[in-house]
Amino acid sequence: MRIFFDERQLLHVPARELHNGDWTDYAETPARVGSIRKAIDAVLAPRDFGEGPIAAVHSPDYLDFLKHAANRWRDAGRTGDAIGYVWPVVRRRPLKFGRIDADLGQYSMDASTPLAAETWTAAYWNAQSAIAAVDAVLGGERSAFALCRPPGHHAGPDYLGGYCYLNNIAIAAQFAIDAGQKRVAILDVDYHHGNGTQDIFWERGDVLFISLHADPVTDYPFYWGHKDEHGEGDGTGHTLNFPLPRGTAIDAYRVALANALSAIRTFEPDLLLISFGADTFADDPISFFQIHTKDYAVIGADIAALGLPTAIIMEGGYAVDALGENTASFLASF
Ligand code: OKP
Ligand code: ZN
Repeated sequence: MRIFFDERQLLHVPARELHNGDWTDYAETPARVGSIRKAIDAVLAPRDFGEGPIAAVHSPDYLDFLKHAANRWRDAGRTGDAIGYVWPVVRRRPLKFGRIDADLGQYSMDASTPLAAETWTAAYWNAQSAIAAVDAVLGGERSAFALCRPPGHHAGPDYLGGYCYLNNIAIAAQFAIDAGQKRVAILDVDYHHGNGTQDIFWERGDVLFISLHADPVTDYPFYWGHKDEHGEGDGTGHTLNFPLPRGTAIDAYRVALANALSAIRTFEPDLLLISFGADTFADDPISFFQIHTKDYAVIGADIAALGLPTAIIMEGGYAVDALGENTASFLASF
């Protein structure tokens, strides 16, 4: 299986995050990549597909914000990473007047996603890795893996959040559509709901978005991922959520997965993209499912049995020591 990764994805190194009211070490660390690379085959550097495929998903003003936020923050005299702390949500107007503090609130959904000096560079090459994986599959490979980091599925058309800046899988899906694919299915098996991907394709009939995740009644991101969310307009019925209770283990997980896979079969996609997060792991430090290393091979085999051309895009997974084995266990089924 071809695996895509660019060394520049390691340049994004936020110092810390606000977690349950305390400042803690940043969970989404570059060490995650080291753990995965130890357990998988050699990686290939993606070629540069340019900014076009990124701009096909994210708004121009948001991309402009992302490119300059860290410098603007520094120019405003701040020493640490740029993080929002005021949000224009309570009947406020979307005012624009060039204050970095205000723009951080305008373009983010949480305070756990800092912009550090090289965040844009890392996010850019990260997206190129995702595009390269889908490009390989469009070129005839049965499957490919993008070792994406930072993750992408919480980033919306014009907002960052949940450690995510550019929505790698949405960029890859749109790239496939623009290359002539008629129907693309996205299956998100990260522990957290992929709110950004859902928002991006909310009104789209050509992209099916299905997510299995911790019930947002108890878990981040709370405001998305409930089972009554089905999409709107042309997208009605093309968003499908399977919220699962904390403590979910492999047997109950496979029941939901079987329902998700049957909806994918009915949709008859040309291509399948998977948002793969290993934060469903029993020992994940920020999550509460009971999935074990050997279970990832079972989940992978269930999905692979669809027989679809498949690009796998890395999302979360924060038990760094086990992350490589868990990811390798999943990939082996393809
Ligand atoms: C990213 B991905 C809870 C803070 C939650 C954000 C979690 C983002 C997960 N106190 N922090 O889906 O793995
Ligand atoms: Zn996650």
